[in-house]
Amino acid sequence: MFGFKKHKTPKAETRPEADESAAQNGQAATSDDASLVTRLAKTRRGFRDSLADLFLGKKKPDQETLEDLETALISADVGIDTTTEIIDHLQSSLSRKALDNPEALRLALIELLVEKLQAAEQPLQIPASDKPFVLLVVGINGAGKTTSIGKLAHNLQKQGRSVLLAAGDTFRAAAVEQLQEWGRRNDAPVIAQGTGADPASVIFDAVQSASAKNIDVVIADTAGRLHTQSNLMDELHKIKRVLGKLDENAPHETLLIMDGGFGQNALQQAQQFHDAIGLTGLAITKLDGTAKGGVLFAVADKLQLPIRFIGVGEGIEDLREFHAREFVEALLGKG
Ligand SMILES: Nc1nc2c(ncn2[C@@H]2O[C@H](COP(=O)(O)OP(=O)(O)OP(=O)(O)O)[C@@H](O)[C@H]2O)c(=O)[nH]1
Ligand SMILES: [Mg+2]
Repeated sequence: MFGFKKHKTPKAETRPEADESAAQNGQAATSDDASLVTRLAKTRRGFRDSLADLFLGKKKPDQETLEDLETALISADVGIDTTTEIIDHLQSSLSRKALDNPEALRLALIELLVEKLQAAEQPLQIPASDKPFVLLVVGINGAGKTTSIGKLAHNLQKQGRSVLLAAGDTFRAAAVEQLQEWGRRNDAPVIAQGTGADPASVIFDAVQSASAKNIDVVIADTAGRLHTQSNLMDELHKIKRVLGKLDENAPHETLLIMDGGFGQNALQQAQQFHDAIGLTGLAITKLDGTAKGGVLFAVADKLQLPIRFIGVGEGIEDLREFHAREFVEALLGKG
């Protein structure tokens, strides 16, 4: 999970071309749904392995089954409070004998999990009136900010929007080059001033440039930081303040990129970022690794923030819009 090499040149992506050629040969291209299942394979294995004994069991679900389920959900990173709510709910169904077989229990669990995530399913909206729409990307070091920006630019371009990138990470050596590489891959302009420049001024310039060029969306990268680094959190305040001078609604989205592999720690970090600067959305990355996936339920329950995207790989196509049922069914099978 933590073995990813950081800051390398983005990998050449082969999958889209493979899909295209399959389509040209008259074969069905991989659907997003099927590839989500594939991409979440490791996460699903972790989730299902711990639940498999329950669902394979021939005996009727009983109190002991629920206790096993409770352990399984907690070890899948769902978090104690959220797990307790789920178990309490199932407990009352069990006492009403609504769950008289393992399949009924699996289906009830799927519905409960979908329900828990439903409120977080709020895809990013980009109204035509907000032009340029300014998306500020924040998060701790190595969470996947810059990579997610590259993927997001690609997603937006596929929807027919023009995108400009702002190299607001002026702190880490090579951060600007990493963003510029994503700019090249997407054929999107990148506004940069180099390492050591004032991030607020870079992003301000980028928004002005996007206005002049009639570009739809500006995505601003920022340096990784911890909520405890108050000088760096102040820097984010400054960026927001300066952007507000160009457009009082900017940034229109403040998106926190969270590493799904951090489990419950990611939840705390997100809460602290939200308290410090006010977030409007989340993207949870690295769910193709051994991240257990349960953290999404805890995040949806505790933070009450939209989960806009999930990251399921390092390639340009690997940022997916978040949909509650699709995600749960990718983990637990169809409801
Ligand atoms: N497997 C996998 N790797 C990812 C995903 N998202 C990002 N990564 C990898 O995580 C590493 C760090 O990604 P970056 O985009 O550089 O992270 P960052 O948050 O910009 O890092 P800093 O700029 O240092 O704060 C890179 O190797 C990425 O390829 C994902 O969804 N899945
Ligand atoms: Mg970065």
